[in-house]
Amino acid sequence: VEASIPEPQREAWQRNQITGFTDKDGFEKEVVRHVETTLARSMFNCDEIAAYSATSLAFRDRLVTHWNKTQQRQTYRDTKRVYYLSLEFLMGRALDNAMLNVGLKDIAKDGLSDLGFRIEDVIKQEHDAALGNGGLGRLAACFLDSLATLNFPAWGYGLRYRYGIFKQEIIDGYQVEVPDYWLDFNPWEFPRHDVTVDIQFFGQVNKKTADGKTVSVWEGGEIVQAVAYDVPIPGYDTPTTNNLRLWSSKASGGEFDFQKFNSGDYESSVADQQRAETISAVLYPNDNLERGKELRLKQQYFWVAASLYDIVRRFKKAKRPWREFPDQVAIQLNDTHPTLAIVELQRILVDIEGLEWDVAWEIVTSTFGYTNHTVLPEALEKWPVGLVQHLLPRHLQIIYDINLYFLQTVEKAFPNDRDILRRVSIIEESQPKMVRMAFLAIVGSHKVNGVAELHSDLIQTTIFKDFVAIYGPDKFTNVTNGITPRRWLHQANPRLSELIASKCGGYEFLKDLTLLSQLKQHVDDKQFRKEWAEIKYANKVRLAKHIKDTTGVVVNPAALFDVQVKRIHEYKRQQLNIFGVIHRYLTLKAMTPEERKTQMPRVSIFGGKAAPGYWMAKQIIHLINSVGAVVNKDDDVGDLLKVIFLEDYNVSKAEMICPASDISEHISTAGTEYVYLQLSIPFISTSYSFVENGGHDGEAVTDNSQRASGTSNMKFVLNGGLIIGTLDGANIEITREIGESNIFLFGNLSEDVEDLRHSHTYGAHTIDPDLDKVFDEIEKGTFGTPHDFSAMIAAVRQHGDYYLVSDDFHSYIETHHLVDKAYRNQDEWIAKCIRSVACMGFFTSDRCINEYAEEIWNVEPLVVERN
Ligand code: GPW
Repeated sequence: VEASIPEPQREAWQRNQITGFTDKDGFEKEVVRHVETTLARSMFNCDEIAAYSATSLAFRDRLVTHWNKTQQRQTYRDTKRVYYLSLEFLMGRALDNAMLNVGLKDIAKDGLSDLGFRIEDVIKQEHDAALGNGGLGRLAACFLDSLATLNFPAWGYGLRYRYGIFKQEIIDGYQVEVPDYWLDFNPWEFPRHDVTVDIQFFGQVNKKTADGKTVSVWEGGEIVQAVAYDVPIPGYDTPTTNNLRLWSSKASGGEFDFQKFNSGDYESSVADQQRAETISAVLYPNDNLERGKELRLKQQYFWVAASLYDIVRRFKKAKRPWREFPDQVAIQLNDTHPTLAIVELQRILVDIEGLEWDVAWEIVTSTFGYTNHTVLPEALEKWPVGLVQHLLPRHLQIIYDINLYFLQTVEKAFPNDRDILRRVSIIEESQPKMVRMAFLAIVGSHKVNGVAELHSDLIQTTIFKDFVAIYGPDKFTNVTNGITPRRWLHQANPRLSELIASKCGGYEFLKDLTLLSQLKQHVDDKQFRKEWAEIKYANKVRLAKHIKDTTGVVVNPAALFDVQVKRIHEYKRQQLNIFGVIHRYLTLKAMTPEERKTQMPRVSIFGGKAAPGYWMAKQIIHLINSVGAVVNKDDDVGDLLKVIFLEDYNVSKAEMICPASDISEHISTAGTEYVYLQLSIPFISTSYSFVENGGHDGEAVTDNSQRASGTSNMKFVLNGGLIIGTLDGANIEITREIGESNIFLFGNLSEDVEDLRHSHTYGAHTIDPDLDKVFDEIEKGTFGTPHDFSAMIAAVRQHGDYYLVSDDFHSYIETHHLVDKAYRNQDEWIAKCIRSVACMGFFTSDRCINEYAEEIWNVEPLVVERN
């Protein structure tokens, strides 16, 4: 059906173009209109939720006009688009971000005040959109912000989970998970009931011959409908407003259901509907872990198939030849979760569009790029062949064919190496056989990237080494992660943003973060330092109030705030931190009152969710709370030590916490090859004594526990906090940028990690004596029933200390002494903070997106004119 308005009537549309409000009066009119019409309320029953709703609707209307215009312009110009496929988008709140990005927050503030509301209270009414677990999902959200800000034609594709990451409550010191139903009122999404795709599961494959050609036809099984929900993504200081399309599952209203319904089988037709809706019901709450559940595979195919149908439909509208597909479309796979997209596109091209296999495969591989985010073996996706066969029978055949052709080329290139075929096969010949998704993603993409320099080096020499030999090094690259300075500085820390703007020639730095380097000229400016320190203090006061309100504990904002907020994971080592806190407590207890007076007061702040099935992570949370319960009411230590666990850490809480940190902890076990340390970080001087140890060319690390990059480290430094960390992930690049005198590094290097673990297993494993005392104290019952924590202690004492808590303990404690000492010299501390911020330009996600655009996507920005 032609839905376009005929030429003669278009004048009436143009005459009535909607122009959004630009001043306070215009804004107030819109708010009142929405309260009184859209919400059907009045000034007599307008609470903060209603004020939030109306304000959001007023801003949404503004976004929509730019959004429509952006989409029209992109369609008209028919330029290449980027599609970012991610199972997670950890967006947080939208209103504050929208107000800042369109540059009308001040107007809204004044307008709301006229109408009887404080803007902070209104912003706080919004529920976080928490469709992600941690770093991977937040990275996707930062990338969307940068794509729009840089005017790239780009869409995100994801799942519209009815329940995002669970809400965490702490009850009696334990984590309790509560469902997060966030869709009650969500003004930021537009249901597109007219944009639906039927998604097939199960069934069988039949061969059919038509026009002398044999084709495979996938028949039978069941159909689930995907419905599109669109979310506008505004860029900062640009009209470009991109689209995030999230798919929701629904029973297909096909003939079959009607028959059931009419024949009186009402219950089973409702049950079918519920089963269909289950697909997009809930986000899997695991971070860095794949559990191989059938429903998860269903989610993956459902989302990938709907997205590809949508992308192909859009491409076909322009009636271009198929070979131009990669000139129009770049698809980025956020980890292996969307890898089935490779198979699905091949299926569409061969089975449905009738292209030759080789022609189709060339198109497919030119279209996709794959980002790897971890080398943790338990996070690498593998699916049992039997499960794929059952759910997606045609896809399994295509995977086997992809593998066959791939292995044939490998065999040609390495005729004398039988073992390489076994090693690189997409099908692992185990019991049961498994599909190795990362290998499929590599074979089906033209570029593969890691997310930090060290991580990218590591994947090329360990888990993907054979593929570098097969394809050559050019297929592999690095794009070091980044964060958006709009949310993580301007929105989270408006006063610091304003102060920086006053020294850097206005707010341009928010679009070109390298302009921060101008701060260097002002490091010695006394007044500037004073204002900087005042802002930090005010942010700490704000956090102290939150701590008081939520935990009842009073903390002193003048104390050193030491923060570790991230998902709870043994490799991230919150246990090392809490053992260090206990050590500090014991040290304070052993002092005389006179000695105590010389100590630096400290608040240790933790936050983060444990995966519901991760028992050890939950024990760690319990220990932190148990230590807090004892320490916080001990008058001997008073203000010298407080231990806080902040409930339900999420994006909006991070926006309050990051600006309030003095020092933050990024202390995962190092797990990299020494060779790389020598090659790629020569700037780390030998004054960091641990670098001098070892120095042999060891075997490549295969079972290391390091994370890939880490991104919260960037948020903390950008907000004028210092960090304590291991030589792991992006800490290394941060050190290179800000200089090693501005970061507290500690711990063993990765080249020692293998040997240390080995010695734990086979040699006498002596525990650090200070850590031993900490364990003894726990076992005495000082922090509650010792049995509750016996597994955590046994992991170190008896089970090989895989995460090297004991090996790093001394270095960690010593380095914290250096932190205390450095903090005493407030003037110098602030100078370090300013110097660090001045060097953070590299870590903007704008730089990441420009690198992806140039090296992987080959896309150009498209500027949309303002209304
Ligand atoms: F296992 N990351 C994450 F690689 O937050 F898929 N969740 C995940 O499931 C995975 C990775 C996965 C994180 C990495 O741990 C972190 O190092 C990195 O900074 C972040 O992804 C973004 O690249």
